[in-house]
Amino acid sequence: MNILQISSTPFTDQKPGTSGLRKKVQRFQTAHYLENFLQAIFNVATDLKGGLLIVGGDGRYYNTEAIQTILKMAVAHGVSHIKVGQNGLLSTPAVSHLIRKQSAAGGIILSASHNPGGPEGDFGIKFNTANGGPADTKFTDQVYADSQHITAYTIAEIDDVPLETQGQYQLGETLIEIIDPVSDYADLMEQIFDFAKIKALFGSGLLSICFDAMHAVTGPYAKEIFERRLNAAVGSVINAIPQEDFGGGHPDPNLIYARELVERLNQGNDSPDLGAASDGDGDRYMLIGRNFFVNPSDCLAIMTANAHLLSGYQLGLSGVARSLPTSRAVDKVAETLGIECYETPTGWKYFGNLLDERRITLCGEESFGGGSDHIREKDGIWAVLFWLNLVTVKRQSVEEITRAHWARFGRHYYSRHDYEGLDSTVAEQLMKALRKRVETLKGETFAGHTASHTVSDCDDFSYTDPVDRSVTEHQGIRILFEDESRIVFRLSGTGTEGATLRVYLERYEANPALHDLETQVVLADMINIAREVAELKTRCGREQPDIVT
Ligand code: G16
Repeated sequence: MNILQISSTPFTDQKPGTSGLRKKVQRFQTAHYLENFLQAIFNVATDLKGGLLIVGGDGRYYNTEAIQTILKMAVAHGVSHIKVGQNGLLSTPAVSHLIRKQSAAGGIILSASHNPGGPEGDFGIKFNTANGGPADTKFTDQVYADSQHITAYTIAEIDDVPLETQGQYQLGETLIEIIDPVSDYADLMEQIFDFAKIKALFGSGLLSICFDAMHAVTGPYAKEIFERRLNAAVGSVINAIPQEDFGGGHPDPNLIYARELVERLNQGNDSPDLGAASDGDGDRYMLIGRNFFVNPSDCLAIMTANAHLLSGYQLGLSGVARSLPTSRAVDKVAETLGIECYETPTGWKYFGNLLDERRITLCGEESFGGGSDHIREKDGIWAVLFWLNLVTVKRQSVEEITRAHWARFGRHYYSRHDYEGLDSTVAEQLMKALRKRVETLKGETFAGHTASHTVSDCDDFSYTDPVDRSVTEHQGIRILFEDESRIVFRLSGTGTEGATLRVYLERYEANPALHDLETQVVLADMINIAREVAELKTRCGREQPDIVT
């Protein structure tokens, strides 16, 4: 076998964002672009030599081509064993689980998550380390630094490996194994949740689900788990076949893009009891009841309050964590339970140390992410199973469970407004101006429709990891009000075009008589204050957000 050294020069745009390197497919197709980035990974992740590597992706366009390149470069770099999902498929949670179960040195996941796919769409690559979690910032900074000095990459001259059937191939020192992507993960779910109880309810017709796989990676997982192992009616999983362009859709599980699911859940008594959707790579989820949406921040709070009812979590929780922009609903629960609640920057990687040190058991994010210490990634199907198990134990609907939660802990009205496709310089200037503004904002009072709102605190969020003491700065502008309302501003780290400003709005209401109001109406004062403080119209020329979730 020939090992080739191919000359190359650095690309300046290979700095990973919130979750790996995400670019347009065409950028990844640029000669040497993918190879350079992989070379930097192999240079930094030295444990891969002689170790086990897990490889898979969400099935989007360019997935299998990229995998062939990874295999050739991994062989050239002396990786001794590579496990690849059949047809190149592995969900992000499944990769995390396999790394941990097989004591792998790491994993490479090909996905741009919820971003659209196809030749004109997005592609991405992320590296997960031996704990199963996304590589931390120190690692990704090293990869970027290394990528800026690349002069050549190393690749083996071998044929493409057939990914369509399970099997093994010995190539020099490297064993390549094409594995069933689903079974290990499904077995793990069966260990955590009470499958017998859920199966009995599905079997008796007392429980029904509609799961929208959005033509992305969770289709085969959901079919196996919900329909085969749990006996949900055949057809409970829709859009179940992964497609390179996600069927032309946008694999983002929210009320806008999971339209078919939402329609099915709005049919009154004919609707399934529970609706759910997952994203491209299976780590995000949306949960809805009959004509009833539960926002991801509330999901985390409800899970935290009820975890002890589930056999897998009956010993209680060591602590919980949420990202900065996630609503503070879970904080109220943690306070009542007397457990620690950590506030981290956006990005699942920041939960890794807390999970490894057993400081937390559950964590979640407003961006439709939830997970636990069973792996080191957020996990869409796990979250749906959590809810199914909860509904089974409580014998209450999603809506009843949520309303009871609000009655006990109060409701955090919450919404995210996204301003997309902004000029990057304009967006950076806006954030810079906000940083300056926060220095003097404390104590200021803003008039509102029904009440005025005084700023009690305000900062540019900085996080000191309690485990390794690393400091991560400038993670978002946080404006807290005396009445427990809050506004957070930050720029997205996952986009591939221009900049996206995210404005997170929150208002707390303790009175159950006021828990049925329209979210955007309740948040109107916060929306106006956010526009005014950020000077959105003058700086960006925007009156309205592009996406409201
Ligand atoms: C990634 C990260 C999440 C983050 C989300 C949104 O999720 O893993 O932690 O909340 O991006 O990030 P941003 O607001 O910077 O766009 P995923 O599912 O896209 O990998």
